[in-house]
Amino acid sequence: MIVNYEKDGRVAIITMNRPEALNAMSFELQQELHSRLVDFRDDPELWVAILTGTGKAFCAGADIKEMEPGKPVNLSSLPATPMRGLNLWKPLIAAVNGWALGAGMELVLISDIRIASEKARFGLPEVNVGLIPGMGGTGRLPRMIPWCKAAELVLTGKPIDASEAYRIGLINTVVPAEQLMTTAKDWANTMCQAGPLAVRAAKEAMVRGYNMTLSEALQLEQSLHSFLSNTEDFAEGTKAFKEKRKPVFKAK
Ligand code: DAK
Repeated sequence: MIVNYEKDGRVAIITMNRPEALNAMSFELQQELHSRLVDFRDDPELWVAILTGTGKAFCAGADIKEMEPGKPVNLSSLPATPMRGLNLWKPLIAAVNGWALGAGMELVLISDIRIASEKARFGLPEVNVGLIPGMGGTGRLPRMIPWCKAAELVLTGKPIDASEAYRIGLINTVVPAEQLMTTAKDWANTMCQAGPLAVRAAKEAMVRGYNMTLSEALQLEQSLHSFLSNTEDFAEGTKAFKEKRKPVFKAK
């Protein structure tokens, strides 16, 4: 399988698996990754996903060997990014095991929580092959980190290491390679303890609210808040607090 898909309780583990090509994103890998994300989104048993790669790379970018300069890409034949239009409100964790370049770095940018191995490297080297980032890198990165650091990555194409990525706020934490997946699973399990509908509504409010005016974002927040106040999970959360026990959430 070019993308492995494992279910561990409430957690989906999606692993890009083309180690001989540093998990470069071929059209096939892109399609399969998109399908796995759709499976995860639509499976009521799964609450959080971890995205990682096999071997020494997370993903070294789009597959340069498949590129055909001069030939327009038929965008309708594939998802423009594995995420666009997906409306994925369940949390996505990137467990970055190695190179995260180009489209691979852009997968990091669409992840909510980013855990990096000390071996991880991040970069947008597209200018070195005469392109610009085409899966959201120029749009997302300057909204996430200071302008000059985004410009450094996009305009020079030079990669940065995990400690620099942490220093500039691109990732949540850096851990030794052997602790990468256990750390990612710890984060996933922490989010699985919370009310799943609340976690999803919070992400939806953040993602959709980001491109709204403040007053529109606050309205969206209010409507999601009133939706949650009528859920069984909210009743269970408050009841469990009063009874001094852990809540048992059902995503209802
Ligand atoms: N594509 C294809 N093959 C790749 C690859 C890639 N991106 N990256 C690595 N490989 C292959 C290598 O060719 C090599 O294959 P063989 O020669 O063994 O057959 C194998 O993986 C191992 O790589 P290396 O031998 O190069 O390994 P090193 O450790 O020496 O170097 C490296 C690691 C990561 C520094 C190096 O492999 C490298 O620079 N790779 C290229 C990284 C890169 O430039 N990535 C950005 C690609 S551009 C679009 C939207 C977005 C995009 C395109 C279109 N549309 C909306 C249409 C995105 C574009 C990009 O991401």
